Amino acid sequence: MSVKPSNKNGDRELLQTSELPMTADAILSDFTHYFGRMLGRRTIQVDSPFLYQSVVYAARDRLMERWNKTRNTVEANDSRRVAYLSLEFLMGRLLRNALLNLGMEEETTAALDRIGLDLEDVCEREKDTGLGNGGLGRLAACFLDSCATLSLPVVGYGIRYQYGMFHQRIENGYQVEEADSWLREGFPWEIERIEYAQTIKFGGRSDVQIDEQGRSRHVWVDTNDVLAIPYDIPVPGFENDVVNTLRLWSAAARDEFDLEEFNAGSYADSVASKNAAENITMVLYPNATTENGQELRLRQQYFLASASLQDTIRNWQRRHGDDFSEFAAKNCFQLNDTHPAIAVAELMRLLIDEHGFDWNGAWDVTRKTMAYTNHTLLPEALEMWPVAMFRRLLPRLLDIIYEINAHFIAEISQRWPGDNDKVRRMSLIQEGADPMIRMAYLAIVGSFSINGVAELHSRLLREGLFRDFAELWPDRFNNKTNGVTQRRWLAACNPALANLIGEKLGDSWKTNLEQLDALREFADDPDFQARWRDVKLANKQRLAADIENKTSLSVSTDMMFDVQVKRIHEYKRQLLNVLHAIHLYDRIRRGDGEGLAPRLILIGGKAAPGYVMAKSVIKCINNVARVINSDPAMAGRLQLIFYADYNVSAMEKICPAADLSEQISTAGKEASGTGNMKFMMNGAITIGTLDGANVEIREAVGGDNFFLFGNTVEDIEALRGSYDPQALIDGDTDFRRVMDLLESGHFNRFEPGILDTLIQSIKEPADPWMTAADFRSFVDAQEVAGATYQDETLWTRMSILNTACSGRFSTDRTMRDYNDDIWHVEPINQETS
Ligand code: 9L2
Repeated sequence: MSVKPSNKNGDRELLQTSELPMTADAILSDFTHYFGRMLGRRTIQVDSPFLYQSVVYAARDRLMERWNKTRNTVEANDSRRVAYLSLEFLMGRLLRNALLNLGMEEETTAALDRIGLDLEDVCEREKDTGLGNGGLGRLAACFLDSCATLSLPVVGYGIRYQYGMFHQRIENGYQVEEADSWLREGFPWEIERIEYAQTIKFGGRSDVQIDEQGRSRHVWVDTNDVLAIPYDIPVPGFENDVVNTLRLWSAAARDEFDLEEFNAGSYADSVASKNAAENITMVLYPNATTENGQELRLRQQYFLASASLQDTIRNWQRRHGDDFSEFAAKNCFQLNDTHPAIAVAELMRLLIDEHGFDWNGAWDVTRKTMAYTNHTLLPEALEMWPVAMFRRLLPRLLDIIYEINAHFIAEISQRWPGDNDKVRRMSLIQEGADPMIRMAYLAIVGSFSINGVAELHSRLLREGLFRDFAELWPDRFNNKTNGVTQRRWLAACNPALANLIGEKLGDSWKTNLEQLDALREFADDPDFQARWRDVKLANKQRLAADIENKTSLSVSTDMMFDVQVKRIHEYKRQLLNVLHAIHLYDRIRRGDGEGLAPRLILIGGKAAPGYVMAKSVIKCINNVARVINSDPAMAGRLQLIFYADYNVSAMEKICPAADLSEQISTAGKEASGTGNMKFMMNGAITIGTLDGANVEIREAVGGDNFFLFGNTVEDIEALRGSYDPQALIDGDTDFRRVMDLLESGHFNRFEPGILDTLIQSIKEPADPWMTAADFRSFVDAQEVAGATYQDETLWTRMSILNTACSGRFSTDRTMRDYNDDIWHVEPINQETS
């Protein structure tokens, strides 16, 4: 151990002696130390959380050295860096990934083996870090993995919710929500950094004061302040010794409690402000793409934006004092949707009110550092906040937004003189009885880059939702197609397939996924095909065991595993999937099921607690499932199962086992999808519409290896107005029979009426999701899929080709694209420091 001499701030650094060995001996010795000495435990019970925690500490020690090195290198080089601001990071489990990236999986397995423990069991003990709703939050997590692997200096900023995404139970077919108390047994990955706590202001009023130089200054006074305390989680790159940081903020009261109130006898009042403060980061909003407008959500958004920007500025001043001349050149803030868009106004406030900038100087910095990613076209998901709420909660920020808007409207009026309609359309404020702030417009006006998440989505943004802005600033609009990290979504979750691929191609695909292209050569090799099928079968057995364990239904691996897992939403059309299940049921019942491929239709996903239609869909799936699964005529031919509590670690078991991937949203509604990529990578074949990244998946793998169906965006557009679902039902015997079964109460014998609203939605001419419009082509495509499945050789070929062509869908590629076009940061070079 030694101490490094002081830097210019007078800090001295405690240096570690040498790197910890990666041997089984050393790992076991550290494990024993943590289990016995630090946690004070003696008995080894397979189910104990302390075994898992001790393994984490042993791994974390090894991360810590690398973590410091990365931090020091970035600091020493004063590198340009990115802050990824996101209200959600859906990290899942961290242990397996950390061991894989550190290259210590084998030695850890050996160490645990010596005391009779299986690493697999220990990993299964880890609770998911479920700080996100779905695709948007998981994307942020995959981005962090890829940035660390590419050695890009990117820090994730998020919120340390005490309760993450709720757990789902099914009771009598209905969803029941349970709190996710993921921190209850402690979270051994995080490091609290109380020394970097920040103060966040709320309420009060905005005032103007005259300073000593006689200049007028804005001040925000009489505020209720809350502390933001950061907790850091290490984000290791793959075998490159880089460890980046995910910094999550937790809210705390500035004054623990009011002793005066307490002494006066009022316990409740004495802790009221503590509770109010801590409420901010208590729970994740469980709404993916549906809307809220709740004050607490705005508090969360401002809390994250302000804490993260202040942290960046603190860090800047430590290195540069009050010289901000290079700040814009060295910092970039990527906004994950509009959730943190208030950062545009907050950066203006900090620079002007607290760091002496004038308006133009601050605007210049803001417009050079902010970049915005849009993740949805659904109007109900476009965030708008009531001006009145802003005035009450963030009065100084409202001033700033009004001023940004005044400057912006002046710019439009100059470009299009007299076009008042355009001004009204583009204004950051939607006028009316209850004026609203359009957060997407604030993000666009304040950013130098605006991107969508798939080619089609980005085009629809430019041509539709943001057309006026794209006309004004065409160069700011761009596309960055999503991806997933192949370290988690192939290497870690499907080791058998990873090994088989490794035998043929080596391991370079783990950091260069395009290498998988070379698998195409083996697509028709009978030997390779047989082994490919063996792997799929083993994965199906693993999932079947998991399902049997959860549902006590037995599952045959002879069946085609036809899978749809994702949040329940009308636009994703789980209902269409159910209609197909009923159609198959009807055919088999009628004796028209000869030659059909045996199928397990697996559907999983959570409904937002307040989303009534989504909850009915879950009930409907479960009711139909009960009828199908209890009919002896269906045995071995058709099964429908609802997979409860779908989450990241469930997907790690599901995607390696899937044969068919359901990506059946109404065209134009799914911005990208990322589950579609995980399935493809693991050799599932997609049945899908031309929506989101499905379009690019189909392009990559070729139309022959994709089951396409459904109306296109243009078809859907053209249909509106003349759409007549009743005519479609009446003109199609199969459809008619399915609807008759539903309407006759066949699936809700003792629960009259409960499916009426759902059934009505299908028949509704104004149905925005146009489920009936795609019924026929969906059933036809499913028929082709089923027949193809029975041609083992053809199916296996298609499966191999899907994996082989999934190279584009790595977040390594996505992150390179962001860096080449938006961020422009240099990779961290740890060797030279
Ligand atoms: O870009 C990541 C994903 C896309 O793949 C999905 O198509 O983002 C999802 C898209 N539906 C998304 N968009 C908006 C949100 N999620 C979201 C999440 C939480 C709250 C509000 C909106």
